[in-house]
Amino acid sequence: MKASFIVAGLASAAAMIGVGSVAHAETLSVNTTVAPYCNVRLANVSSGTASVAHEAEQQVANLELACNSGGSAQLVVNPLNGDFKSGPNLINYAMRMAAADAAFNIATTDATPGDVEGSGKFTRTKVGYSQPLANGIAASFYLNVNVAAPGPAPLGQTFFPANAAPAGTYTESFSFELSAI
Ligand SMILES: [Ca+2]
Repeated sequence: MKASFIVAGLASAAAMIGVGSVAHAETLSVNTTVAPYCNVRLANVSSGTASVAHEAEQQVANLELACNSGGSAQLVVNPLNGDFKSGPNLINYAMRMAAADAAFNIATTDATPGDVEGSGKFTRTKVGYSQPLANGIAASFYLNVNVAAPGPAPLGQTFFPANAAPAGTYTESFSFELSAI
């Protein structure tokens, strides 16, 4: 998608140059940089907000992962708290990542404290060079905020079901980092 968008942009610019002008030569200079790069970006974020009224899993972000590492590429997804927080009030959730390359998938998981991966930091590695990854692949990030808490909340905090939590803005942050290794 990214490549086709760029092509469309170039075609449009060329058409504009041609309008009303005398015939003349055009020179298009295109540079490419040969250097390792790894990039993760939020592309076409569908929401960024998780609705508590939504009973099931909901997509909260589209990501594009791109890395032209000659070696391997590593994605680290880090949920800040493992729960949505509003002061001392918590709403548990489960998260899932579905990528065009299954190496980056994260199965449905209750982030800390129910996280089977322990710390709540998810590390996924694509071994070896991948041309599709160099081109950029899509990954979708999902949350389900209607997941029962696996146990009591930390001292001084309280878990609430999403549909019965006190009014307020509940926040959680996720970081996504892609790097060549
Ligand atoms: Ca949790």
